[in-house]
This record gives sequence, structure tokens and C-alpha cells, in this order.
Amino acid sequence: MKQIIKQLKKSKRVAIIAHISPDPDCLSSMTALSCILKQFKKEVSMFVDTDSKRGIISFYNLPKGYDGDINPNDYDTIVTVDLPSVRQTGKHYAVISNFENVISIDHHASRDLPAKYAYVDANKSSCSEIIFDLAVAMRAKITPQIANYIFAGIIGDTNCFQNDNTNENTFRVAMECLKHGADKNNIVFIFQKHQTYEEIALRKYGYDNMKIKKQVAYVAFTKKIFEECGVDDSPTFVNEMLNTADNKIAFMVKQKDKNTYTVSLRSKEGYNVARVAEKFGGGGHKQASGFAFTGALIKNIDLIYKECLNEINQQDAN
Ligand SMILES: [Mn+2]
Repeated sequence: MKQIIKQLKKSKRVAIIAHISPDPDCLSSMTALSCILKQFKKEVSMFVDTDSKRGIISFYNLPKGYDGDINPNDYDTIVTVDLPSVRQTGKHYAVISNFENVISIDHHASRDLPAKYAYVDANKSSCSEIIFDLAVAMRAKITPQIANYIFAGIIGDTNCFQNDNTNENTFRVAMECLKHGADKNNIVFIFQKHQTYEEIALRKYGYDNMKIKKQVAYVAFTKKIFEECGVDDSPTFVNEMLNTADNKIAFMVKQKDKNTYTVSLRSKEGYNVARVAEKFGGGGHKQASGFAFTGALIKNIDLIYKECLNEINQQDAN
């Protein structure tokens, strides 16, 4: 942490990069860190490779150009937040991999992103939780805006303090955020209770089309379905698919392009979906993981289903 702070203090022009399919944690980490660095008179730009304009991204009021390209000559330091893998850098991969001074701040245990300096703490619920400790260590002023961002990131990655990653430190940082002016009710409303009718339409499609076979639940959303419902993404639906007494593993497939799809997996404790994702070139946490594939949808769903069932059968046999 000390070395990261030393490097950040030395920097003058900083680009902060979040991951593709941005979630509250990466957007919160990025925006909170930007506020912190600006207190130290740094020039800061933020970047995330996304087409999404609707949904949570609008909460952050990102300055213009966030979805553009990075000119590496404009910066002396690049900071990646909540970004474990090269695949999740999107179009910024070439810039990051050729840049000398990359700092990574992250909470994912398995990582393949190259960085000169990395601060990784897999015991933290969220990258936002780490950014809070960084702010304190840098003696930054925790403004209500920073407190709001950090609180929102924690709410996102813990699913409102419900996920297994929620621990004592998570509650400590959340408490500090409230002390420093985070608007709890508003954040919980925006991030947990703010469904649009379009999102409800997608959710309805999800429930209508979800298959459950031998305690594995799965569903696929094609681009056509997203367009028909009028939404860009459905990041949390896969969590709901596990909110039943009996489902042990759930996965959700989303079409990105003609033949490319991303897969999000979730499991109940005792079942390891990181192991399933790794078989398809992905990774993540035991209870939450993901990967991408190119090819035929039905055939791949069948392969993924079989691996999930295999994981359940192996664990249940032990
Ligand atoms: Mn995260």
C-alpha cells in the first residue's frame, strides 16, 4: 500500500480504468479514486469500455470521453481498479500492456493483468473497500461524495451485505461511509430498488425461460431479447436464479455479438463455479465466476450445463 501511495503522489496525470460490463464496484472505485487524487491536485481521466448509457452508469455522471480511447502520451500513470484479467480491459488492452507505469488495485485472487505495482486484497468484499483504506492512508478528506461512491460499491459487490464476501471490515467501512455522509437510503434505493419497467420485462423473460434441471438453473438472453425489452444488460438476474431452496448452481448466458457470448455463474456454498469457468478459459470466485465463448449457443449451453452438473455430483459425492 505504501508503495502505491508513493507512486500516486509522484504522478501528475492519471488515467483510471474500470472493467468492461461495468458494475457498481468498478465504477465506484474509479470515481472515488478520482475524487481522492483531485484533492492532491492530480489531473485525472476515467475510462471504461462500454456502450451502456442506461442503468447504473448514469448515477456516476462520468465526464465526457470516458468511453473513448486512451492516448498514452497524455498520462504518466495508469491505475486499473477491480480489473483482474486482460480480457476485461476491453479495447484498452494494448495501451495497458505497453504502458510502463501501471498500478492495479483489486480484490480478485486470480489475476493475469500485467502491472508494475499491484495492491490486491482478496479478503475485501469489494475494490471500493480497498479504495476507502487507501483514502485514509493518504489522509484524504472523506467527502460525502466519496462516502456515497464507496458505499454504493460495497452495496453492489455484497448484494446489500448478503454475499459470502461480507465481513467485519465491510461493515466497518460501511459504517465509516455513513459517518462521512453517505446517503444510505438513496443508495440502496438506486442500486437495489430502482428497476425500470424495461428491466422488469427482461426479468419476466428470464423467469419465463429459465430452465431448472437437477438443481442447475440457466437462461440465455440474446441481443434480440435485450432490444425487445429495451435494456442493455441484466447483471443481477443470475443472483436471483439461486434464490431458491433447491438450486445449487445457476448460469446466465448473454449474447454480445453474432457468435460471441458471456457467461455468469453463481453457486451456493460448497460448489465451486470458478472451477467450471476455468474449464472454459475464464475464472473468478468460488461462488461467482464468468467467461466468454464464441460458437453455437445451444451446443455450448449443453457443455456448460454438463460441467455444472459434474461439479454438483463431485461435491455431493464427497
Ligand atoms: Mn469488485
